Amino acid sequence: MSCVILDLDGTLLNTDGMFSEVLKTFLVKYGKEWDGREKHKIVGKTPLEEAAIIVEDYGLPCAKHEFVNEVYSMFSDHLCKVKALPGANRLIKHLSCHGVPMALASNSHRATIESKISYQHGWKESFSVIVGSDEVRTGKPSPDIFLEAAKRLNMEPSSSLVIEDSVYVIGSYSLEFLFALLLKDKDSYVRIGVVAGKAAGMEVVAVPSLPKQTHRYIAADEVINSLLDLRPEKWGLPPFQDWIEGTLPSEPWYIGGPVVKGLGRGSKVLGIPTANLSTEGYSDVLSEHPSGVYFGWAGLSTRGVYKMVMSIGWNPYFDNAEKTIEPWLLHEFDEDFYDEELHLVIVGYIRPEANFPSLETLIAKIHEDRKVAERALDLPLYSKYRDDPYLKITSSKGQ
Ligand code: ADP
Ligand code: RBF
Ligand code: MG
Repeated sequence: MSCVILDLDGTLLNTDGMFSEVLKTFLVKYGKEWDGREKHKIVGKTPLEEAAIIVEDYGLPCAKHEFVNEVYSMFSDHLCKVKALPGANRLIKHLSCHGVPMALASNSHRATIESKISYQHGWKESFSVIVGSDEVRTGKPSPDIFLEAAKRLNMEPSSSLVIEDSVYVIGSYSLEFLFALLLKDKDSYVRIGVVAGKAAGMEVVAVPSLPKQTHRYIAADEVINSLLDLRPEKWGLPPFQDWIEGTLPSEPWYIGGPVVKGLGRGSKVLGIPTANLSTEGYSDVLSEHPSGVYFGWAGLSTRGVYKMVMSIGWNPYFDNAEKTIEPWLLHEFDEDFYDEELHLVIVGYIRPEANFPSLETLIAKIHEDRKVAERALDLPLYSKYRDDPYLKITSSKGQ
């Protein structure tokens, strides 16, 4: 591959939450309440298509274009608050440092794309080409946007790598069938960017922005859990050089609380106890970090500081309904410590959560994670956080 074409919303920017926020405010004006029911229908649609769906579903007394104008002016006030998705800045910096030509190709209008990226440091300079849906005849799933992006980059479609959050979840059908389906069934959960990329004759990596979607059948050439898991060398692009002994360092992040009861599986089924923390109150931190296996330091209020390796997510092997935070403290304790205050400093990432063909292979992998974490935490880069004041908990409950 000689260039990379990126989708914006849901791939590089966390705009999903923003859309609901703006719509809630807007619908209140018309005495309606946003219930999120349209969310899956509007992913990846052009602004006018989105508007049509919402105006119709809520029976709004306004024309489509009025809706678009009003909602988009409200959007522009929210744009400065939109955050880059995990790994987006890292990827953009990496590709632009190595001189890999990059384009942004989005179903938004060009002006919206430009204002969205104006708040992200260094993005504008990194993309030599930007294509919005107002610059081509038809938006995705038509291949037009991607073809136009490749053309402006002076690249062949066949040597273009597309990165998209939109996946389709129906099964392994032909592109012709998918197009027919998309035209007929606006309600389907079909997400269209991947289809557009394939129709353009490009290689496509999908980064599903909805949780628990990676296992579904999709048209993409590869599905990854987050941009952190992209391996550019698989596509003939320069590899990332920031992995250190099987770990990806991050700015430290912090979560803590009393140890809660989990699903009773850790020690019983796996022989690996995990001191679960409640996810309550951590939705912001957790949305900034993809589900996956992480490591760092754990402080227990009455015991001390220990090395720690953890999983955050839905445990694909067990397919939990709820996201869980499961730190395994790398130390032998002779008793349980439910309700004790546990603080974590998370310093790096190891791998995405995965499914496994058997319990034995899952257990073996977790022990491998343990070794990776134990070794890495001795490196000065990570060992320095052992002294982080957040780990020295002075009990708030009094002695
Ligand atoms: P649960 O499903 O309730 O989380 P687990 O089987 O995962 O139960 O066991 C976790 C409990 O075991 C923790 O809450 C803690 O009290 C205890 N425990 C003992 N040793 C450890 C350890 N090394 N790491 C994490 N928890 C441990
Ligand atoms: N569960 C999975 O289904 N897939 C995984 O890849 C996975 N990785 C884990 C890595 C570590 C370091 C730990 C501590 C747990 C992991 N688990 C994983 C979670 C495990 O399934 C969970 O702790 C038990 O189900 C207990 O609830
Ligand atoms: Mg547990």
